[in-house]
Amino acid sequence: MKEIFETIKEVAFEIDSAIKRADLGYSDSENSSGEEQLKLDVQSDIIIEKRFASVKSVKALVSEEKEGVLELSSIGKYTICYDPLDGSSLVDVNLSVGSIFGIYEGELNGENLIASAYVVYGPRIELVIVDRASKPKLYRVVGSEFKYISDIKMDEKGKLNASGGTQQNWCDYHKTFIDDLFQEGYRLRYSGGMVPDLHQIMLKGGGLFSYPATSDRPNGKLRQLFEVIPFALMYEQAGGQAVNHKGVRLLKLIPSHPHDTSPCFFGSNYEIEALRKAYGMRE
Ligand code: AHM
Ligand code: MG
Repeated sequence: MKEIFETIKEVAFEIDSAIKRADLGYSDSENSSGEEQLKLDVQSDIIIEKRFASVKSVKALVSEEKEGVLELSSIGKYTICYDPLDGSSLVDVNLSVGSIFGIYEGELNGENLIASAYVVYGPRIELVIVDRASKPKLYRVVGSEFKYISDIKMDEKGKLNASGGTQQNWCDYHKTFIDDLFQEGYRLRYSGGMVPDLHQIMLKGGGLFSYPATSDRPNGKLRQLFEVIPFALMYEQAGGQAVNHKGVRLLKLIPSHPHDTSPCFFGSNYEIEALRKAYGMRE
């Protein structure tokens, strides 16, 4: 596992440098060709694939940027499901973006997630790593290497509310639930990048991030294997909760296709209990 986390650190430096140096103007040009002109998310995918190709413990890779499963090593134990550059459209407006990694052993489902990690490319490069046995660990690039900063622990209740999905298409009880949180004094935080948004809520102690089922997207938008399940482990290990619209723990999800999505709610205990009441959840 150590080898995997070390590889993620190397990848983080390389992707950060691609984000900061790639010529975005050129990448969309009609006549573009050549590696430096690839779109950033494809470029990030290639960086990850190349780095993991030589990591023996990795059996296969599943990328948000690819359709199928890429088999790597017959002696490997783990499959890494990753979103190479989540929120990549935000690079154009110079907001923070991230990479997300879920490390699975066996069938690809929530219960088989062994560990997860994400990188935030912002004013600083930060990395958070978690497994089933400990709190999420925050690292930050200081000088030329990642330095351990602290474990992450959420409070029982937070102050921030990051509510995704097109409001016009929310159902009535979701709208009431979100409005009620604002009436209680919660403040809006939503950048459109789940990595910095979820990172902010975890580091500021708590709050709620939601991407609900809507009339236009009944299964939500965010992908189970690359986005939802890896962050569910982060929130649970930090002392929070992560559930779907029926109150089922996101770590119990069993996707039938690698790109399946799920409505999702990540928060500290208070907000998730409020969600259960508002939605009339039984689980
Ligand atoms: P992407 O993987 O195509 O970048 O999409 C995922 C992103 C998340 O980071 C973010 O929370 C969500 O899409 C925002 O969606 P919306 O614009 O509908 O609020
Ligand atoms: Mg994504």
